[in-house]
Amino acid sequence: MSGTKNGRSPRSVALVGPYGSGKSTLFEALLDAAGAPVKRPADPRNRPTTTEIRLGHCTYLDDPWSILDCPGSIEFAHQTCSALAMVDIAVVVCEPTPAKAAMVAPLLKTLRDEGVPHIIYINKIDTLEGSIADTLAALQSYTASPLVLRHMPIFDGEAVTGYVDLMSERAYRYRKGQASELMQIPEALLAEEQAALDRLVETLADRDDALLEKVLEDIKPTPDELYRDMRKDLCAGAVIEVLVGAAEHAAGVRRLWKALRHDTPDPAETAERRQIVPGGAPRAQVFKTVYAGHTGKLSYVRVWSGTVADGAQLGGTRLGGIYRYVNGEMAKVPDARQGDIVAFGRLDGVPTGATLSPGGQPEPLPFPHPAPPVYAMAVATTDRKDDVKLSGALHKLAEEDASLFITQEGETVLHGQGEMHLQTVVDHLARDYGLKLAVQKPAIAYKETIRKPVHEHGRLKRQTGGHGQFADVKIDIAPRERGEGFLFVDKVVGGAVPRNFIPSVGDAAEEATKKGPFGYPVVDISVTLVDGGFHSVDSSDMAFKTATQIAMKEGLAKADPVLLEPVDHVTISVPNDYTARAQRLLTGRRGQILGFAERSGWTGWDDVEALVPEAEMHDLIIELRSQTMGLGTYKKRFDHLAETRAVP
Ligand SMILES: Nc1nc2c(ncn2[C@@H]2O[C@H](COP(=O)(O)OP(=O)(O)OP(=O)(O)O)[C@@H](O)[C@H]2O)c(=O)[nH]1
Ligand SMILES: [Mg+2]
Repeated sequence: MSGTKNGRSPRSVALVGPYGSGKSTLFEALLDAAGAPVKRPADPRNRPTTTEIRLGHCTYLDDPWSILDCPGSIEFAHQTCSALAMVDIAVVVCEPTPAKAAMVAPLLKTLRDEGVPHIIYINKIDTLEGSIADTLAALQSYTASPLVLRHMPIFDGEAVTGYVDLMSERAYRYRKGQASELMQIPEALLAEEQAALDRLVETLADRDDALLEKVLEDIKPTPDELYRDMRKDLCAGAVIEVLVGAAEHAAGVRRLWKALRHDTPDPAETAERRQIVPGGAPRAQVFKTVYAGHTGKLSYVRVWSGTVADGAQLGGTRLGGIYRYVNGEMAKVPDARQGDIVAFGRLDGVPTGATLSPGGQPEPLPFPHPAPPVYAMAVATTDRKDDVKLSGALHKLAEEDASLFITQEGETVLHGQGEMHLQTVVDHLARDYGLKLAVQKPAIAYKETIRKPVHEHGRLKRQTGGHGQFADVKIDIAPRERGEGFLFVDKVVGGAVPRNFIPSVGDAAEEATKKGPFGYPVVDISVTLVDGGFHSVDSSDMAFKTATQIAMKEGLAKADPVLLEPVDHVTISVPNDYTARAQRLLTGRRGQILGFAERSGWTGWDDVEALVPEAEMHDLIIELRSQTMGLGTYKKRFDHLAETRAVP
């Protein structure tokens, strides 16, 4: 453990977990317990959901800390993953209700896959019904890492009044806003306490032969031995420590601090875990970008090694300020050192995820990729004069948020992780850029084609004053196989249409496919010029174009036109309790189920594959989430165009 002038090196913790589990409440309680001023919402019971990472700094018993309060909603998961890639430890905040344990499953998988040490904090322990063992069993079914319960709640009637710390075998009574008070372990709890302690020791003994020997010889290990093993196993990602508490009542918050203080890896250990070679030039990595009013662009970074001073050359720009929270307010500081999480000012052109080093071009450190988008909305300015402003603002927003994608084909479409995600984008555009936007469902890229070959004659004969216009074309329009595209064939013999006019006929025929009888692009047809006529003076390219247009318009209408709709290949992933529901959801949306299989790498999850018309996809994610406790997700790709009678 590397000591520095301020006690230990700065360390960082991310608070993660399902939405509404109490992360923001805990964030405030942790800062509060550390004596740092903290802004609380006016009505804590009506706390707004967190939509972006909130950073806080404090010192707890001389150790400097950065705390990241992460969004719980799956729609902002990319931010949470970015935070997890930066911190020394994560605290998974969850609720004691066993039925809600599944909501933690994807997160526990990410933490295990990424090897981030983590503690589970079972919050809202005041709402526990039944036994903590049930909560633990439910959580355990979603992770392969063994859970080690450190605290047992003590009840007085219905209310939780304290806890037993299993390692020290001491009981404490909660006291609001103060350190808990030592008490006797209640008689009634002794047997249960002993069983839980035995489980704790056995789990740790699995990875410690000396401890195992003691267990076999019935020698009681000392708390210090247990503390040491817990830290080692937790840092190695081999066990998950489980604590209980009630953030809203400041219960179990100091206990959490103590566990964090003791068990959180030092920044050098985390750098090693992330395979960052020590020494060399200082390195920092951007994990969040915001454009914040008067401070301009702020890049939130973790310093992975060395010390970065204000004014350093980073990523081709001069660093314009290092900011951190001092007594609850953002303040400029001269430098940031290994383990610090701070905001860097005015790094223009430096994107989220970038690795920075003073002077040089460092090897880029890995950064999480956003999940593919699952929801889209078309936006348009209510005042056309704002169009340029909109595209500039969107460019910046996409730089802030890698999970936001923008397409501009005809209309401007935002693609993201859900309604709430895109709504925050629209709100942001209104608030910070003064852009009033109309929002609507994105248009479906319908196409059309024909089902019957036709022969058509187009003739232009106009006498206006002296010089007239004349052209005559006879064309065959025929359907082609799906995906074959447009083809123009020239079969004119004997100079019925002079060579030099033929390209104009081809061009006009292709031009006419841009808008068919239903108003959509016509695909997969061939147009063959078979015959025609001309006039030595009055014929021109223009005349042949017009004659072709006439023939195409009439011909397409007679050729049994049909609308084509895009159909996507969709893969829904759900916990297998919901597989049947996912299938019903797909068939209810004109989906054709292709099959289902186990989701690779995800125990207890299935992938359901289907072909689904794109017109049915718009709010699929909303219904899927509402039917699967927010757990279901999907990916899609364009598959084919299919004939449809559905009226767009
Ligand atoms: N009973 C009880 N309620 C709590 C406790 N901690 C938080 N809550 C309540 O749980 C609700 C959600 O709390 P938040 O702190 O906003 O939860 P969050 O995890 O930050 O939520 P998101 O940001 O939406 O992911 C609020 O109404 C809190 O008052 C607790 O210890 N006990
Ligand atoms: Mg929150």
